[in-house]
Amino acid sequence: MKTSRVESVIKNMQQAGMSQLIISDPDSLYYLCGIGYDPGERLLAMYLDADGNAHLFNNHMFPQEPQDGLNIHLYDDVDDYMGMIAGVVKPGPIGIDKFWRAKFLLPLLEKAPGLEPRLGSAAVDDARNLKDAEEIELLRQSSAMNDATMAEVIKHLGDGMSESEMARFVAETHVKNGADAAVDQLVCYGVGCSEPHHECGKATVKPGDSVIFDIFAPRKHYWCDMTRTVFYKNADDEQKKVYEIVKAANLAGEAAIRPGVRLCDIDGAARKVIEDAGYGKYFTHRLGHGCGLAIHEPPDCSSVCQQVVQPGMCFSVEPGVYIPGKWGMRVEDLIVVTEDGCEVLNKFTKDMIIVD
Ligand SMILES: [Mn+2]
Repeated sequence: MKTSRVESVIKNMQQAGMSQLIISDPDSLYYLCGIGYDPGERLLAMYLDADGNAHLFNNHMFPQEPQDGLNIHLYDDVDDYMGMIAGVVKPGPIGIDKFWRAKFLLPLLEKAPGLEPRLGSAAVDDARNLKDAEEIELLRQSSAMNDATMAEVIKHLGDGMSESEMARFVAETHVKNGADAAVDQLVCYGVGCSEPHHECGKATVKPGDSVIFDIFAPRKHYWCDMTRTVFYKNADDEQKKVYEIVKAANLAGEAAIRPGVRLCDIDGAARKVIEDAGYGKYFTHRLGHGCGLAIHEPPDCSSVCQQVVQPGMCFSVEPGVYIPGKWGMRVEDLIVVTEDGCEVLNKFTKDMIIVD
């Protein structure tokens, strides 16, 4: 068990008046006790109470090292494993992980009728939101891998690869550079860039295309996420102008980050640059999202999030402009909030690149 992390979760539980909690999100279990797999359809859950008693319920098929402070309950497929959990929980309110399946929760409520389930994820999510030194170092290494991958793949623009083929090449390059797994990537050429969540297809790159590389992968469980927009052979005046606007918005967002500032004001600082330039209606999504053991996790860096930034938060800063039917651009870094500002994890240049 990662003692300091468990203590943070318990502190959050106490503040919320929650005496017991079921945690099932595989990333949260990895965070707390280093169990690094997803059990698929099978039950894998931790019970934690505010006194620090921890029980893990796990199918015996999955390897499980004993851990200090963790009572491990192994079950077979034919065992009454919900009965095992019912024997541990106490009547009254209980926090339930947002990802725990109804097929587990509903039978537990039948077996332990005195339980009063509440959404309980915040106790763990709020702890995960503030990365510790070990996590920040892993996030740095993951983003360094992403920088190296970006440098390699951009050189191959114009080799004849379609969007899908280039996306696969990015994933393979990530694995070569140390990623845990090959992950579907987002590569867009030309008009495909005008859709923020474009599906990679058979298009090949043409002179004058904007090209978006939105690339990401987990390394030692910690994700990176970076976007660069480059141009193939040439860029017209409007593309050049808008690229500088998007880049300036990214820099303004990053410059606004420091402890005590609200996330909505960081979104606002970046958005203002694009709005003042007359392209506000084409910036159609929030500025960023948290990143860590999951690629998208709290916090939400959007115009409606009043949450205040704290040291240790990691999130993306990714303004974009998308002109329907024409092209689009996005510049994205991951940052970690420091005591007096932020550390930008991505070092790959944001200067305009025209690939010959
Ligand atoms: Mn992102």
